[in-house]
Amino acid sequence: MDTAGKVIKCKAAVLWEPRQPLKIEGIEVAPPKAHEVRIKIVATGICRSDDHITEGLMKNSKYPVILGHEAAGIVESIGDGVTAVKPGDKVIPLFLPHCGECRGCTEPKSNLCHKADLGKHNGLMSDNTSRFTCNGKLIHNFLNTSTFTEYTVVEEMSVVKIHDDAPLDQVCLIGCGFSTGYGSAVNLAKVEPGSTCAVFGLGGIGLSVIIGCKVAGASRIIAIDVNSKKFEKAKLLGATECINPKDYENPIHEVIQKLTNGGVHYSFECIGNTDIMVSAILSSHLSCGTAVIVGVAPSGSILSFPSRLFLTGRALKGGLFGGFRGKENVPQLVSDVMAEKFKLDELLSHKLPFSEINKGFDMLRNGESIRTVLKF
Ligand code: CND
Ligand code: ZN
Ligand code: ZN
Repeated sequence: MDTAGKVIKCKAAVLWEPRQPLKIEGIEVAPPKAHEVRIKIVATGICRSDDHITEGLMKNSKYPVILGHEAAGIVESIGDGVTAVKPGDKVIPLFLPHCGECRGCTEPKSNLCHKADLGKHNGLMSDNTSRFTCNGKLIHNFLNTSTFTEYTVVEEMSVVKIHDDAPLDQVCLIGCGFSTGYGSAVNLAKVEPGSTCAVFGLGGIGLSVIIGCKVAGASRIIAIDVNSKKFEKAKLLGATECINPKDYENPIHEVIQKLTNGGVHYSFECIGNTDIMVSAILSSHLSCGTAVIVGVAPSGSILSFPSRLFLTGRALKGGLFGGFRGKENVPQLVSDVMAEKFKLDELLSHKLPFSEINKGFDMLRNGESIRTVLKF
């Protein structure tokens, strides 16, 4: 392509300072260095983990930064030594990379590569530089992906090729929301046929957990949210009953314990609230229940509960990206969507032009949207 090897000028949403609206800026994106890939982002979703106002994940981020970790695009050019993809390939950036060499990558049961930016927030490429500048100022990277930009550069370990005919507007949700929720049910909890489940929080993540519980054959899927507007979609995707904690005087775990005669087999926290994480534990059966923490609580927050909750046999789990290993599993998930094994349309509630990204965040915060996909 004629842009290969050159600096590309394009639009990006820059977060200059903590808790400010994003600003659409003209930025410069340098060509990919060795083992790096420059991608034209075609569609990117807004996930709660990108919420710079509530700051679940990016509290310790470096600024200025380009956020975004759920997207699909097309490779524009590649750096020396790249073999995983070639220009023109459709790809999904991976916020959990796969270097293939570290302890996290070589353990078959782990999906957390030690080169992931998560929790470190270095905000730079492996060589400690950035490919983004705006008016001469360095702009940091986010979660090895930075997808709120027309062009991004990621490392080869942070990108995977998908099917040539994949509908990018939809499969961008496989970059986080769908895979995280679905995998939490099928990989982390390993929901079994006939089991009972409770899902706390019905955003893109929680609704995808419901899809996973249904595919796994759960007999009861109890959906819980303080916003009853989310119930219609939850039912459509497989929830067998919906509960709004505001409608009850008793604590929500008591309601679920009573409803299920002693607690569910699997409960999922998909909000990022430590109090609800404890509610999820208490809603699970005392000897054979498993609570799965999917939500990201504010950094530094502490989860505390009586130690005896686990003495009886309960289990507590957590995980990122639903336990999926991106390089290995994402292409198959994309093919499954193309074969209509799952329908992502129900999760994709809104489409907006990229320039309206702040409106997309407002709709996520006020509960109006599930997933907004931004188009360039
Ligand atoms: P989103 O904000 O769309 O959904 C959260 C839902 O929870 C909303 O429907 C709220 O109404 C509901 N809610 C809020 N408070 C309560 C409450 N007290 N009781 C019941 N319901 C409530 O968020 P999302 O679906 O995009 O993300 C959910 C969480 O998952 C969030 O913490 C995000 O940071 C996290 C996440 C985790 C991972 C991972 O890999 N583990 C990846 N991405 C996002
Ligand atoms: Zn690794
Ligand atoms: Zn996410």
